[in-house]
Amino acid sequence: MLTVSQFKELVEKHDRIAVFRHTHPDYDALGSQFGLIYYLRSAYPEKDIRAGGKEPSMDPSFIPSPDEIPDEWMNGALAIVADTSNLNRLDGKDQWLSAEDHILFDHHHETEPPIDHHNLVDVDASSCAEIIGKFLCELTEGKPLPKKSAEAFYAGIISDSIRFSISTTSAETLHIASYLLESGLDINYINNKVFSVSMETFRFANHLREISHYETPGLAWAILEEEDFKPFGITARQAKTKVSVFGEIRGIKAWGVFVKEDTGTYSASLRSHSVMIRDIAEKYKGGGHDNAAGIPSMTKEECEEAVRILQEKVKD
Ligand SMILES: [Mn+2]
Repeated sequence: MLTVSQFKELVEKHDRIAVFRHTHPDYDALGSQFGLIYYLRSAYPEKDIRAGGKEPSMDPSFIPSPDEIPDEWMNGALAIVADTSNLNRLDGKDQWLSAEDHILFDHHHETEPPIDHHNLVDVDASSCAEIIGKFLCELTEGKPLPKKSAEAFYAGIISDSIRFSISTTSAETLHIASYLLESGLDINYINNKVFSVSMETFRFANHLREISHYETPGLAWAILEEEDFKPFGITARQAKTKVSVFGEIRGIKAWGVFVKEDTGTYSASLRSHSVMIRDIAEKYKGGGHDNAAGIPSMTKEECEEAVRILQEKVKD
């Protein structure tokens, strides 16, 4: 397990440091990445600290998109990754691998252990941002972080814990959130950045509620074809994030949305309050957390089979 003194040693050893995160970055990935970058840039202004990865941010006016990193820049650099332990999900994997030293912060169950590295993994943490926020609180001996750093971590925590509303939220989560607030961040601003949706997405969410299946008590699900979301001007990925609309139904145990991708296969987002659904995701080469998991690629028959498994699971 990575200690504060090991971390300091590794950071001080390198003039070039790049922080990466997973593909299709959510706000925990982006917030963890930039929270750490803003802290390192303020603590070590003489070092060249960059954001790794290729995919753009969801909202560059809030969290920036990755920096330009030439391959040769990585030689002898320190590479950090946040919010994934799965090399295949690491955006900028080849550059990350080519660095001299490696650090990994994560809260997922490891699915494919990467090469030799220093890590700090806590699968019980609400978010990766909570893990790194706690780590920096220890490192700074509780001194408030730069405001932009605290804002980014706070965004990561409220995103993954759904505003402190799901069971991964612990006393520690609230303690770290409280520590971050000492940096003077604007809660209302960050909540809006993380949770507000476009009118198109709002209208799509209403449509999703209409066309979903609720016949099995405790379960809500939908298999979406292109005609179910394309007319709203949103992508398959955006459609899938609206799986969250079902979580508020009283008595709901598990819910899932399966979406037809451009590749012709389906991807899925599965969620639950208490039922374990990670094992279903893993059955179809996906993964994640016990109550929030995803599947990148599956056939329609597999979607239907997964629905039948969900139907059985909510019975007990
Ligand atoms: Mn996360």
